[in-house]
Amino acid sequence: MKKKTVAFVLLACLFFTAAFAEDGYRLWLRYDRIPNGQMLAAYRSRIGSVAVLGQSPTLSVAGDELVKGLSGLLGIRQTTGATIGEHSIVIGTIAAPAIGGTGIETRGLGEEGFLIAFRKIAGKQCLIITGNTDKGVLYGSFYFLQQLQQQKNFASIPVASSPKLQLRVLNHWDNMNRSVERGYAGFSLWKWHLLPGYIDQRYIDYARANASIGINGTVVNNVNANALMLTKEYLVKVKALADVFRPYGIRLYLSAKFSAPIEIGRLKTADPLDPEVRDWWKKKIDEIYSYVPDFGGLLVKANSEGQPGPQNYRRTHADGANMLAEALAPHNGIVMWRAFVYSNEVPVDRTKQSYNEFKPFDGQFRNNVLVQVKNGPLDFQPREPFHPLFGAMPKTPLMMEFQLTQEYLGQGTQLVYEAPLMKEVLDADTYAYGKGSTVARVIDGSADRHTLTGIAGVSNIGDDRNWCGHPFAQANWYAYGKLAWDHNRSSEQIADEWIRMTFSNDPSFVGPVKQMMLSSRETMVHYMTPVGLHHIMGDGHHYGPSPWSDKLGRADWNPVYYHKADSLGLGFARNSKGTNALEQYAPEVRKIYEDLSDCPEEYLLWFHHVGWNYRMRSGRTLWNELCFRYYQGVEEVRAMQQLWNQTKSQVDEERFNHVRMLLSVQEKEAVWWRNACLLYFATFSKKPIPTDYAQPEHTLDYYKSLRFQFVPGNGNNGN
Ligand code: GCW
Repeated sequence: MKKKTVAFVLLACLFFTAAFAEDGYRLWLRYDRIPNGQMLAAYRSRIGSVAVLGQSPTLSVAGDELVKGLSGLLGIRQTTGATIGEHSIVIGTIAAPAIGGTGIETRGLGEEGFLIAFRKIAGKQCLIITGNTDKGVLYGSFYFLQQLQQQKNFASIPVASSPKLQLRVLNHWDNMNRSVERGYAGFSLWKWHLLPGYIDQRYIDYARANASIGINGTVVNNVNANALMLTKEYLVKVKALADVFRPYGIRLYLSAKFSAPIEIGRLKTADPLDPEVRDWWKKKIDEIYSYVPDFGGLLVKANSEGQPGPQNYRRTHADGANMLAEALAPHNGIVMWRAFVYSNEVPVDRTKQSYNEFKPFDGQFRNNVLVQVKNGPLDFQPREPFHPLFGAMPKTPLMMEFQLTQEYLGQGTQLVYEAPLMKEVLDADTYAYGKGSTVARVIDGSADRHTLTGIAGVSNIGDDRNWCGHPFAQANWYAYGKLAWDHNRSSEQIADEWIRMTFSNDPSFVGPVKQMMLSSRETMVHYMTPVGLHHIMGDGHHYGPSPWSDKLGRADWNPVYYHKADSLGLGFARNSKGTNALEQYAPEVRKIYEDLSDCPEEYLLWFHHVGWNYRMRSGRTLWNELCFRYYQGVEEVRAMQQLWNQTKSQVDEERFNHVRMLLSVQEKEAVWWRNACLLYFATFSKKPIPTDYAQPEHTLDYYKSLRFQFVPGNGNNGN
């Protein structure tokens, strides 16, 4: 070949690879051609043009998505129009005469539900995707595409579905300088400095992805809020984002700084009972609605970790929340008031404080306030019991807060599928209204008859090309949306569909990878915090193990506060012999954990201080069990590596290698966690790591000496 030709071929190859590189940007919305010829033929024979009945921005994005999806998946050139032909996919609300006229029934579907069914319209066999509103139609369109992506036949049609929770919201802890608190996927998506002029394609794809899993709200700024977000300069930008999200059924919310009346309103106080302050908020909120007429409302972190709040003025959480709620009510806005509070001055077990502060106010919040409660009473640990407020505030709608970003779950480097964690909490029985009053039934309102319901997920999304940093972290975004829609679905079903759409439908890939995902959370618990240990991570940045930390500004930030290791044993007694945190739960729940001998072992050191020689159910002593679990965790990561290596021929090179390399980092981090924790706890147990285990390659002093200066996701942001 001539030199020129070689160069051309090389260039062409480069272009080809670049154009088809699978970098994860498309998430689970890949729409590649269905490789199964039979399936493809079957679909093609039953799917014709897309007919959109009615006009609205939401209907038009639904139509466009179908066209995009069908041309990719089936390779049929599509355009949207209003003409109905044989095998048309007909989308529109029930109000469209052609759809309503088929006698199809949507009454039970509510505002967001959808129905997909085959019907004849004017003698033509059609597939109808409908609902009571455009949003329902949009959700149905995505659902239908997902069925094709998973190569499902049409046996499940007709299908109807509506969400169990009303507000399905992402919380971005994104700062205005684009750093992300506890974000491990690069910078914030929001390019504030370029808004409103420049609309990044990412905003649109973000909205599509959310709509595809039913997420209908987003709080775009950090709960550690900057008051500037509420100034006109930024509201103009906020409006631009809200305009992008609207057609996708997503409402925009903001985090509000409680001291904003002082900081940007030049008032002397932010006292919620001060008439001037109340008036300021009323006007501010009216102003927000003048930019964003469907603004969702405000999220507030008050009197928590240094954030200002009503208590600065000797007022209560209810005073603070109600002031904002009153100003939002005329616009149908809501307040999401966080219950994540704890105080160093109160000498009470930190896990009891949120309940102590909020329970007395049950019944005192206005009806457009939701109290947003983290899944557990501490702080998004690898495993926590459910938060005792669930079931304890029957007169207040409680909103669940999960953390999708993996602050305590291996951050950006570890493969941890979070659906099992979320399900464990949602399925936990509070017994508050008798047996079967699960946390899920508390938040969906069925247990205590609330009509305003919601759930929040702290986002794991950033500007990394693949959105979430770790290719498998996308699954947590996906699973969150799917569980928010229907908490009855299983972790396994959700993993199954995510794998099929994100990677491959090949059963020899789906099966093993699904198993790896399903066990990944327990694996992390094993090598990080087995048997109920918690909060033993690095100071500040929370990266890696640091069970020895005892010098942080407040007692309850220090790992030693939580594990209470001493010469006798390990663990935090929270039963009636200890802090009695258990008293905050229903008697049936207390009974499960109160006695050391029946306490489920995964919560043992959460609720009990246990002797080193205590006999575990395995027959091992506590010390030997700890060693066993930590070593088991590392072995399980190694098994994940082996499993993944076997998928090489089934995954594109880019994502295969990305996951392979991250699993290798995870293995090193797991070994680090294991060695550091066991060497440290051995100084109390005075027992060796059994000799049949490979011994740590470094000393405890070495692990203690490790310092990490610029770990991602760590404060220093200026908000
Ligand atoms: O988990 C802790 C985090 C803080 C976070 C806080 C909260 C936004 O370490 O970074 O601040 O919780 O939830 O308010």
